[in-house]
Amino acid sequence: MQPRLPLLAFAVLATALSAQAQTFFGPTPYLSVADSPFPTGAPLFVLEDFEDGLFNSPGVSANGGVVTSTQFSGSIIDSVDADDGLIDGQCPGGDSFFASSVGMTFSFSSAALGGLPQKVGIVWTDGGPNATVTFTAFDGSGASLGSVVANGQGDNTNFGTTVDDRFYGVEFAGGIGSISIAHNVGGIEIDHLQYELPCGANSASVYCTPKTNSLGCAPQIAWSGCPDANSSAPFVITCSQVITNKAGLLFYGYAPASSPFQGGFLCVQPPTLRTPVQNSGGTTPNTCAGQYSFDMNAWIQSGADANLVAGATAYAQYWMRDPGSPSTTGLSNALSFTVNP
Ligand SMILES: [Ca+2]
Ligand SMILES: [Ca+2]
Ligand SMILES: [Ca+2]
Ligand SMILES: [Ca+2]
Repeated sequence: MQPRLPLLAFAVLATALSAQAQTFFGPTPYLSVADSPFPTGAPLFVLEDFEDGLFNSPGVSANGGVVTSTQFSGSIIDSVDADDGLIDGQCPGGDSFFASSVGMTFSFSSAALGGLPQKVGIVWTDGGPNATVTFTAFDGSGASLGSVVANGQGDNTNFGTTVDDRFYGVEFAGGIGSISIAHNVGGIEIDHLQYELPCGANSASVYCTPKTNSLGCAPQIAWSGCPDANSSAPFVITCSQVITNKAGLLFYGYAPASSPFQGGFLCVQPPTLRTPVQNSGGTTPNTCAGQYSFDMNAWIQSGADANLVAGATAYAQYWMRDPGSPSTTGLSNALSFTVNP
């Protein structure tokens, strides 16, 4: 039998890596979204530029502050330069977010987003003269991931100039619970709050029908993580309710099916591709305590399948040995997923 130790070792390693993986960005000049270090055009990326007069991006809230146009108007508003359609050193027609206190915190809702973002950025656009700006990020438990401190910020005017606008950001594979941006003088104005949505519940979905095995169990497919062509975090497709110590494998293709097959259903339309054979393990023979597990992100990123790239939607199902079945084989239900860039 193949013990599942290699997978366990990988899981521990991934945890250790993510605990050290935060990267901070900034302060860097920022006149338009093109100045962000993040993939702001990606389908799961959210940019709140306040140009609709509302702070209404999903799953995030502030501990204070207002959309600037609700209290001020005209050239005193300090939006990101390009938001009025012209990069010209000012943005009289734009909008931003303002707090009269010296700092503000933006918190992300794991419940609303189906997880926490791994990339978050914000642009400081105005404050008092010669400000010291502190940007801090926190994980989902509220523990600090560290800070960036910048001295001598600001250009000594509150009239919408953009030469002093600066981006601050953080990337953390373990998920970012909140960020704070603060300074030591005057009210604080920010713009272009940006973050990448986690995959959440929409990243994959289960479909089709498992074949009840010779012990009366229905092998169940499930997943954790996010299908992603670049993320270092795993996207694990599992199958439980499997007979112990039996060979099995995950196979997949690019269209769904629901055709009678080996006494159950074939849920993937041929042609299909096979991943390596696994053993279901387990300590008690002839029970349904076995399970399979496969890191599909490692497979995607290995380049094993030239078609399984960002944007591709795949359909996957487990097949396994079941000597007590007339066909001597078993089948799980199936999982569809789309690979994120
Ligand atoms: Ca704006
Ligand atoms: Ca908005
Ligand atoms: Ca402008
Ligand atoms: Ca400014």
